Amino acid sequence: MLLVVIALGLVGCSKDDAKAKKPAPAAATTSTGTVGSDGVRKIAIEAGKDGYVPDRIPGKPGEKLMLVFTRTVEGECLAELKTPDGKLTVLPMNAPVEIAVTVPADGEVRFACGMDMFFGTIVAQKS
Ligand SMILES: [Cu+2]
Repeated sequence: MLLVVIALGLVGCSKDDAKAKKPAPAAATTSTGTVGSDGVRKIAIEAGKDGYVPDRIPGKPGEKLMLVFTRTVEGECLAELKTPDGKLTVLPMNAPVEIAVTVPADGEVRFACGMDMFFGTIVAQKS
């Protein structure tokens, strides 16, 4: 009986540890992604069960970005992407889709799922 209690106690502990260690989604910075020879910065974005990760992408005003969206969750919600210019694009499961975006001179632009439930922002960061 004592052994059972100890075993349960251990399980409880390891569960708590797992929860505490669950990493928060890494926040994107102005250096997230890779810059190609064309000067365009490529940033991978997952469209999954938590929405878009990362969902806030800072960039230099006027910087050209290539957002590479990959949908990893079934369902209609994230199957359509509304790009900052308002166009709807289909995101197939597990197939990367590239969307070119220019960071605005000021403020932010937004992308969203086809229903505007999930969204992400591209934010001009001046320094
Ligand atoms: Cu949606």
